[in-house]
Amino acid sequence: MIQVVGHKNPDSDSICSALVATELLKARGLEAKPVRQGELNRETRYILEQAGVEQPEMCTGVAGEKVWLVDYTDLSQAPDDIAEAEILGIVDHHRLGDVMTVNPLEAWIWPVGCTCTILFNLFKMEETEITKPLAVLMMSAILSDTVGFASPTCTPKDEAAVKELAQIAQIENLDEFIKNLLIAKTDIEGLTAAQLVEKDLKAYPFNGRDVVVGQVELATMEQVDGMFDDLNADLERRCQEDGLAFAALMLTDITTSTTELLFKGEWSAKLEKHMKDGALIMENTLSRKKQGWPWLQGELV
Ligand SMILES: [Mn+2]
Repeated sequence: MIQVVGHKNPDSDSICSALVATELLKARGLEAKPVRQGELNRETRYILEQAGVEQPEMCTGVAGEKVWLVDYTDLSQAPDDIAEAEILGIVDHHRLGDVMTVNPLEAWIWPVGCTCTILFNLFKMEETEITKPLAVLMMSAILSDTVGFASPTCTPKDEAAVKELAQIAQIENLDEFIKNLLIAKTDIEGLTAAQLVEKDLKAYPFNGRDVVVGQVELATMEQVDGMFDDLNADLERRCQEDGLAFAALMLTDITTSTTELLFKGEWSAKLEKHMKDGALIMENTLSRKKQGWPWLQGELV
């Protein structure tokens, strides 16, 4: 049995990719099951409801198991016992991370907006049928990762995939579909500061130290009014408790592509020159992967 596992703190792509890649492996005659490394966020739950698909079971460890990784290649995002698993395959759209394999593997790493875009192309290459639920999963993940095509990570391959998938999924009004997805994506009602920081937090080992950068996508900055003190306190707490050199949170208004960066830790001083009126605003910044983190790496060296 192959376990298909997305990254820790799962986003919609890492859950949908695990579900979809499992079906691709099954179509090849293999035994596979999707697993998740954490609770689903609201957007992902909404997507699975739309698709009528059950969530993957929780990953309880992969030691001694065969695995496929979807949506990451970093050890820090893998199950803790990944070194004792046999990695048979990878489907990803991030920079190549630090996983190592013992044997040759099948790796599909493309610079596109979403892991599901690669999977869509694999289904086509292998002439495997894309059912309606699979089409809903894939197009939703692509629209989530590319923020409805607005992200600079979006490529023509992502748009072409959604166009075909929308037909299979029988989506008549794509704009309406995107709007509802983004409403679910930016729904943070009732979440605490700690939950917001944790929501989409990624760890980046950097210059021998640990750094974390989270991101909260918002429909308007008003959604986090009055929460800045608590958010900053939570970032500070993580630095203390986890020995981080830097902890940041990107608050991204997806309607204006404007990000306000909150940050704490001993490397904070490196960023202070960019503050204006007590805030660090990153204009035209939607993507952590393509914009936020590359910029931060340049500043934190
Ligand atoms: Mn992704």
